Amino acid sequence: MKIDAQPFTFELPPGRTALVIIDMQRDFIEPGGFGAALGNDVSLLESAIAPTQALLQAWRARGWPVVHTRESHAPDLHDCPPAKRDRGQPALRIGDPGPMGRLLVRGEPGNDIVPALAPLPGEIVIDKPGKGAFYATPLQQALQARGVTHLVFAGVTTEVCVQTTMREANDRGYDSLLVDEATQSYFPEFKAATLAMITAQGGIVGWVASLAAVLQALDSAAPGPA
Ligand code: TIU
Repeated sequence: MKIDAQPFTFELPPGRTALVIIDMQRDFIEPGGFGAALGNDVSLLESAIAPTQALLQAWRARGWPVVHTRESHAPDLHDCPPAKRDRGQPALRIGDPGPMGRLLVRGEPGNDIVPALAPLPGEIVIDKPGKGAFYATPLQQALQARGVTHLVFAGVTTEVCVQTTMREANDRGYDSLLVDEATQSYFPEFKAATLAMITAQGGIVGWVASLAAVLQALDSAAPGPA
């Protein structure tokens, strides 16, 4: 299946392409979470929800693999390096109690994926202590077990967890495409720079396509897992 993309056509193998939704959590998207504690205007991320939902519906309709990630730490914070917890002067630090529970701690309300994108049984959910989703997680084994060779990315934030994971994926041999409308940053100029960095030099990290281009390619092919 061919997708009109930058810097050139992305060849998407049906059934072997996972949708990877990075960290669409209340902690980053809603007021009172980790993103807000870092001083960000979290309302900037909301526009990524509906496009990501459209991708999710398309993948679910075809029975293709879906991965949801959550940036999160164990309640005792053993997987949160002091360098991460102590960085800067945030209003609240990782593990501190906030209006949605302890920041970035697994199982707390703020750590949940936003309701519109809640995982379904059978979908892969990866709790990740780092910015990259391959670091210290079973993601690669889960993809290999399902025969996944290509990744389509959505999620937040573009230049932090999404870009880090795309770079990790690139080094592991995955062809990766980021969907423009389905990713957002607290810094619009960083999103723009990231899209340019990914596609420069002949796709040094991967591809970027519009939501319409992805959905058009999917709709023009017969649905089905193979
Ligand atoms: N702060 C910021 O832009 N992002 C993160 O801390 N994590 C993710 O990108 N998920």
